[in-house]
Parts: sequence; C-alpha cells; structure tokens
Amino acid sequence: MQISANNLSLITNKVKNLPYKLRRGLDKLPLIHVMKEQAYQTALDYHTRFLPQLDSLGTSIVNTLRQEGTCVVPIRELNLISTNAMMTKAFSLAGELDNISHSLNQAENCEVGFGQTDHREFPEMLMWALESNLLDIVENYIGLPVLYQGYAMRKSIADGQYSGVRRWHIDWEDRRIIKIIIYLNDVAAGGGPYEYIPRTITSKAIATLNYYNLGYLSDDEMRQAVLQKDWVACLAEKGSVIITDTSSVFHRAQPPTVKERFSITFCYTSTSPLVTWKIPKIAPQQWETVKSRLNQRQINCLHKRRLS
Ligand SMILES: O=C(O)CCC(=O)C(=O)O
Ligand SMILES: [Fe+2]
Repeated sequence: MQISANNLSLITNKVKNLPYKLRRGLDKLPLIHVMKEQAYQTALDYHTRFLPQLDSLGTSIVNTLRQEGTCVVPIRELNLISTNAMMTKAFSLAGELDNISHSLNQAENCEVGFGQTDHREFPEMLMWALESNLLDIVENYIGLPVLYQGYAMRKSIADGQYSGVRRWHIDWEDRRIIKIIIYLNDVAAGGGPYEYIPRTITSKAIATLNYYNLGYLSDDEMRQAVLQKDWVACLAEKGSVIITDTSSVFHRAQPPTVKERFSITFCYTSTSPLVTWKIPKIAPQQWETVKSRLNQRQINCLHKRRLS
C-alpha cells in the first residue's frame, strides 16, 4: 500500500498532541505502523544521497555501530577542535555534582544529576556536540538529518543498588539513537561501566523475552535469554568515549559497587523522534555568540521536524 506524504502528515498532525502512552498505543495499530514504516523507509532512501563522506575512523565507527551496536574510542582520536574546552567544562560540572549532597540507601538518589532548573545548555557543550566531523558520523549512522537532543551529566553513587537505568532496557526515543557517553574518571570493574548486549544477541533476546513493553529487566530475567559471558561491560580510562545505539542494544549502567562513576552523555536522534528530551536551552545572550560560529546544518540539528 502506498501512503502519500499529505495523508501521513494529516494523521501525524492529529495525533501529535495526544499523550505519549496513547500515541504509542496508536502507533502499534497495524495500519498506522505500516504507514509510519513506509514513510521512514522513503525518508531513509531519499537522504542517502545527502550523507556526508566519512574518513577511515568515521567509517569504522559507523560499521562497528551497525554490527555491534557500540564502540569505544579515546576522545583524542576523534580529533575534534573543541574537545579541550568541552572536557574542561565537563570536569568543572562534575566537581559541582560531587558537592550535591545525597542520602544513601534511597534508590532514587543513586544517580545524581542536575535538575532541569539548575543549568542551561553551555556553549562549550553545544560547540562540541555540533562539530561537523562528529555530526558526519552521527548522520551516517542515523541515515537522516540529525537532532541533537542535549546532554546529561551524571554521578553514579557506588551503592550497588539496582534501579532505573541500572537495570536492562532498550531506549525508545527513536528508531536509531546515538548516545555518546564520556567517562570523566577511570572506570574499572565495580566502577559502574556502561554495559550492553551486542546487537545480534539483543535481537534474539527481544524475541526470547517477548520484550515489547519497553520496561526494565532484572539480571535474572536477562540471564534467561543471554549468557552472562555475552554481556559486555565497557571498562575504560577517563576520557574514553562510548558511542552506542541504545535503541538497538539492551544496555544499562552497571550499578557501581567500589567506586562512583562520573560521566556526560550526549544524545542524538533523527529530527522526527518519538520522544524529545526536555532539557534546558542555552541563555539568549550566549546563543547570539554561539550562533555566529555555527553553520546552517549545525543550526538545523537543534530543530525538530516532521518526517513527511
Ligand atoms: O550511562 C549509562 O551507562 C547508560 C544509561 C542509559 O541507559 C542511557 O543513557 O540510555
Ligand atoms: Fe538507556
């Protein structure tokens, strides 16, 4: 069945103001699902001709993401000019996080981040997240124009508690997502590494577990579908960058037991994601200076659009 762009945008317009849960329910209806998939495939095919050329590092990262779902590189290898400025800011924010008091033994307090009102987007983060060479990699993997959703800083308390993103799950912000997690301290065993299950094994596990409710799974539940030897913990040094598609691999932040973990996560999706992060925007005066240093493609990465 062929669906015209007009039909689709009429329908998406009508449903876009519905609450998430209802919308997700509607998306699962066979007709709507087929229409959305067709529009998505058409958009992917159309955009192929506009994909930027990659150098050998970019090609190898995208290939690893397609096969494995995750790859780890030292940040200096990305060769981005704004890395120093971004990392300096990230370490200073990590210092601020370290001063936020938390009470142990409360599940909701085991991951400490900034509240929505504490921080605006910072120029250092924005300039790094929008560097052309990085966007080239993200766009080639996502296959569509990219939306930069924002970043989140986290301090993961070493209390061994299993809650929230410390349990196995798959993200559903979009059909393809790129999360870039940068470790701000060395992460060894017991230090709460990012842990994932490679892509092909994840696909089989989704079928075995009938995982279509997008909830969190315990280690015992995961063991029923995937041998523990196939769980990959990203143990890596400070300044390591984990590039991962969290919509294609089961993953979690392993609960730290020995040492806390500080990290910053940048998130990218297509410009028509299923979920948009509610994150603080950059201050208007700062935006004026940042804007003059960005090209149109970089500015476009800050705006949502419809697929059709
Ligand atoms: O930070 C991590 O190790 C993973 C957290 C997570 O689930 C996510 O960022 O989607
Ligand atoms: Fe996640």
